[in-house]
Amino acid sequence: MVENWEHFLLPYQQAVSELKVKLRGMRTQFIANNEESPIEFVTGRVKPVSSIKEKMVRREVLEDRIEQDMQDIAGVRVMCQFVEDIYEVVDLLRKRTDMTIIEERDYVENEKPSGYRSYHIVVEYPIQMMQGEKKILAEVQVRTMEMNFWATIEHTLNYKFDGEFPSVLRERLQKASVTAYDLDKEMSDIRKQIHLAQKQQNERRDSEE
Ligand code: 0O2
Ligand code: 0O2
Repeated sequence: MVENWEHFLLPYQQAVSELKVKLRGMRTQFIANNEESPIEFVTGRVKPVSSIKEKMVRREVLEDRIEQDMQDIAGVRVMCQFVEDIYEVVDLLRKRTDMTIIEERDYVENEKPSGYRSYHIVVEYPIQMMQGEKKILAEVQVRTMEMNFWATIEHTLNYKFDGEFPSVLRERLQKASVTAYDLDKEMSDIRKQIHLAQKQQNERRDSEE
């Protein structure tokens, strides 16, 4: 039994705070090196107690199994400019020695039936408590800003709807996610063409000198 939720959630709060600092630090380092950062911005939250309780019922999680079976009590989100950046961030996370990847779910390539896209990574992250080290599970969601735009609005619309969501509207939301992904692909292609155009211009300039 969780007798004091505030107390129970303290290590999760610490994990979210530390992970946000570390991921934001990665962006700072790219910028300091004059490199394009695959990380645009980072947010995070501890799941509200009401959502934890709702998920316990929905996923049949026993209260004494929450720590092991609920992977997203600590949640961090990494927003990227381009789809390719998502995989760069995933690679960077795989190389880190301060967290261990437990699970990866690629909903970018394999979108959910709703149209949801994101790359989910579950990490085991050690925090230092007064009583010693405690390993916390945290979920890192890596997505483009278009994917975030869609997921945020879809979440609000679904959340606000009381009852079964009409299938026509579900289909329209799913189509809107295809449009968002098309925009992602277009932006990636424009970036590729800009890099190519820049390279050709530099080569021309070099040969003229
Ligand atoms: P809601 O409205 O219920 O969604 P900072 O001061 O920038 O360090 P701050 O102000 O604590 O940080 O907030 P941050 O990190 O910018 O973002 C918090 C909000 O981002 C949350 O709002 C969530 O909407 C969203 N969010 C960020 N990461 C996650 C995640 O991993 N999972 C989920 N589900 N949501 C996330 P609230 O406060 O929860 O309110
Ligand atoms: P929150 O805090 O409100 O975002 P489950 O949690 O049971 O749905 P699972 O397998 O435990 O599924 O985890 P999964 O599917 O890898 O990740 C679940 C989280 O991904 C959700 O958290 C959302 O943040 C996000 N997500 C998944 N599908 C959708 C979707 O169709 N639309 C939107 N907007 N977000 C989605 P929660 O638990 O809903 O909590």
